[in-house]
Amino acid sequence: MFESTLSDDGQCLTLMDHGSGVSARFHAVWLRDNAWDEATRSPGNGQRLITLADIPADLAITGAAVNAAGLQVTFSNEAAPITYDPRWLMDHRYDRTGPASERGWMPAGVRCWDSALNTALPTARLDDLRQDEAALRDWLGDLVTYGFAHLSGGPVEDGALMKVVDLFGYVRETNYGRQFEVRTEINPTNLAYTGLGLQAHTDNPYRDPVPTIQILYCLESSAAGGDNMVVDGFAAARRLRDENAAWFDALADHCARFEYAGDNDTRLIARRPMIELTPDGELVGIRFNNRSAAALTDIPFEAMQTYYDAYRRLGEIIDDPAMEVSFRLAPGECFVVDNTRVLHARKAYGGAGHRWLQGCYADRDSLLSRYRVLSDPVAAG
Ligand code: NM2
Ligand code: OGA
Ligand code: ZN
Repeated sequence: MFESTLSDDGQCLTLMDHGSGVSARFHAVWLRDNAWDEATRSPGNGQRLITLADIPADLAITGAAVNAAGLQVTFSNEAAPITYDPRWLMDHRYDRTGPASERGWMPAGVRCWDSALNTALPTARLDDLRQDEAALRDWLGDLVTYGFAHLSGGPVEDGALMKVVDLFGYVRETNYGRQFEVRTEINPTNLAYTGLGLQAHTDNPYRDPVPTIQILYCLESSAAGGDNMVVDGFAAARRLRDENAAWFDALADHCARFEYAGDNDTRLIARRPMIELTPDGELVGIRFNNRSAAALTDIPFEAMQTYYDAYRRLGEIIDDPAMEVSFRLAPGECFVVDNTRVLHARKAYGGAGHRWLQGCYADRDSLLSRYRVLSDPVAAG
């Protein structure tokens, strides 16, 4: 049972849900902007047909009542009332009380992890995901929750990683190509193309926008070494925050610089914080890569020592074995990371035998879109 009341000036409608005891206020302009009638939203694709200029600035609500059809609201500039679904309004209410969110909050469904996840590695078999939409939904769900997932049972052939991209989206092509070969090269344009170990890092922090998904797919692993590790950058940033809030703020409130100029045709530069927050404090990105960190020039002299102390501590946390999940890729196996959150590393390799991975980037927005459609096909349709 819903009930509505109006403020005297018609600027505010309060909706009360007697079933749950929840009530929420809505502004006149917000209600008019969020009407779902056929003149406001195209019935076929749901896109808005009007602009804010179609809504008078001095709009008021002149009448409101709940009946069997829903909530009927009459506005000062239109004779006919507009009908709202009160449940939709309650699901989209913005009139909240309670403490402000902590700096570095994460959306529901995102879960931080550490080395304990070694015993519950999020993994699946490629064929299962290609045949079974529920299995694909669950595996994409692991990527949403943990920011990484492992995959086995794929073919051992050139380009096999494209079958992984096809599960959820599209390749993001860069100067490294549509796909790149990660193996030891004679004149490497990038330290990834050597047998050196690589500290846990996010890829391409020197790019704007940064690639949001990375796939690394194994074709050969007969050389000794080369194990992979992944670390939850959100868990690392929040651990830093809980140890020393000023250090977390230093990395969130100043821009670092990243640069790559490994071949004569490329000079990529980005100026972004290592810990990225939205204006309301949501943790949305980690950039961490010792190989491509450029000279820091955007931190005031007075703040630089604190910044380096914070940067050092974040690196120690990232290198802490208690934070890492590790595995060794066999041919036909791969892992996928959300490159805005999860760092990846590899141990040095060499000696007899070969190690060959193929990699590519893709976009996280289409992965999330695919996950939502598989999770709730009716709402998305
Ligand atoms: N590769 C593998 O971001 C980086 O520079 C890491 C990227 C060369 C595409 C390596
Ligand atoms: C990379 C990288 C890790 C590996 O190519 O970006 O980090 O396992 N490679 O070779
Ligand atoms: Zn990398």
